[in-house]
Amino acid sequence: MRLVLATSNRGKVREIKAMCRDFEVVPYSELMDEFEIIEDADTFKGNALIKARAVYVALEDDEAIVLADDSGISVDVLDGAPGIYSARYAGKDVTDKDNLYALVEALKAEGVHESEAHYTAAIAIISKEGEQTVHGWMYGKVIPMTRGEKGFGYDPMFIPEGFEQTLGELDADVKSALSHRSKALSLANLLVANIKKQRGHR
Ligand code: ITT
Repeated sequence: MRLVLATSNRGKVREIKAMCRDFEVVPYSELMDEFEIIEDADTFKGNALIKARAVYVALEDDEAIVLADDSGISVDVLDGAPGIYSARYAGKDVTDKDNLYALVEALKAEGVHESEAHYTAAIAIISKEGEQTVHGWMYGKVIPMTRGEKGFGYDPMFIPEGFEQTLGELDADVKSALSHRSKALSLANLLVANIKKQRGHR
């Protein structure tokens, strides 16, 4: 059974493919030209639904099952910023690295050597059976510097609870055991398996 991902983020595609091994996982960009999706909801869940709906409609395939991930990091000392604005923290049309360094600078400006922080992932699944959403969270802290090159996005400045290294330094299997995305995806996998069952596939 095929799962179409409504994301242009290669880090997300890599992680979702690794965590959804029971299904054929295809980014929508392999099926059509990528297009801009305006994410103007005020929650992760709202933005995940906007992305999943946009791709589901564009596919024009009644049998399609679309999965979208909206995620971000919330830093306590910054009153929860960047939160739902994580992809645009350094401005419009910026890279993951621009956002990472902007958050490092924001922490330095606060004069702290660390702050509690957490990642959130909202995952929306849309198919002819309906719309469903699930969430996952990962808690830890951020530091005003980057360490390591693994993961993506803000990982080089994020230290998960119970560890001393950043996700930039820790192996991918540590992140996949702990992450906001893996927690949400384990629920999403159950939802997709249920759709499969409803459709009578083995
Ligand atoms: P799509 O909307 O196409 O899925 P995006 O990168 O714009 O891609 P979001 O709007 O959900 O995705 O923004 C998520 C932001 O949070 C983005 O800057 C990511 O780099 C960051 N982020 C999300 N999950 C992360 C993770 O597991 N590790 C590091 N950074 C993460």
